[in-house]
Amino acid sequence: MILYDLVNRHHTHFSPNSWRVRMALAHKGLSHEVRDVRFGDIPGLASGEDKLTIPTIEHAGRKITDSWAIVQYLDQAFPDTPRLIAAGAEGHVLHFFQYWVQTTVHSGISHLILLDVHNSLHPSDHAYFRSSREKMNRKTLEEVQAGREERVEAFRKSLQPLRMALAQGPFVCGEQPGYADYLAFGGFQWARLSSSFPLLAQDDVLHAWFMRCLDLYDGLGRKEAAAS
Ligand SMILES: N[C@@H](CCC(=O)N[C@@H](CS)C(=O)NCC(=O)O)C(=O)O
Repeated sequence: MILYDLVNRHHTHFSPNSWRVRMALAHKGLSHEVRDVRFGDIPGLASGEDKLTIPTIEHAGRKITDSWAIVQYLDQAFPDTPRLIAAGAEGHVLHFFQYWVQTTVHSGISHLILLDVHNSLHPSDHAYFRSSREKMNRKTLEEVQAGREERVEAFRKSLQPLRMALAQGPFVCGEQPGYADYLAFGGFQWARLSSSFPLLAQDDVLHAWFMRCLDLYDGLGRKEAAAS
């Protein structure tokens, strides 16, 4: 199994969507080899018409892209490992949670650290990242990140559903971590690896949960050095 993953100028694997898959692979105990790519390498990974994004895995001669499709594939291809996405309504609700992570967590984080993410990338990725992200945001990266000290409190408030979930147990999924934890973890790990901006207050229950997630699987998440 090969995992194609993005690296920045410090050779750190920072992609939020890849961290979902990295944690899923660890949860299932599946070994894999990591192939490092930069944004500029992504178009070259595709053979044929299909556009690939990161994460992409290669297994049994097939490339599978999109974190949700990858985890569904892992559940099917390795039925003896713990399942992460249930069939039926439970799986649909988990997918809804992914949409919430994408729209509230990832988008909120990107409005606070996007220029830092750019600055942490390899210089060969700077022009592409700046032009694609400025087009998406209709603002310069500097404008996206401006005034973050005043805006961070609103972001922290938007995370209230996560705090409420964590009132039920140490993980979003209860006593043990599950895919909902990995979905949310990916966003905060992206921020930890790309920016030194303090996203969460030290006394926030989310901070304690994030530390617990970093400890999982022999400190897998912690092995990647935080941005300084
Ligand atoms: N829905 C996809 C999103 C993947 C995605 O957008 N990945 C980013 C990196 S984190 C990417 O490959 N971007 C390519 C680009 O911006 O050109 C997933 O969950 O895997």
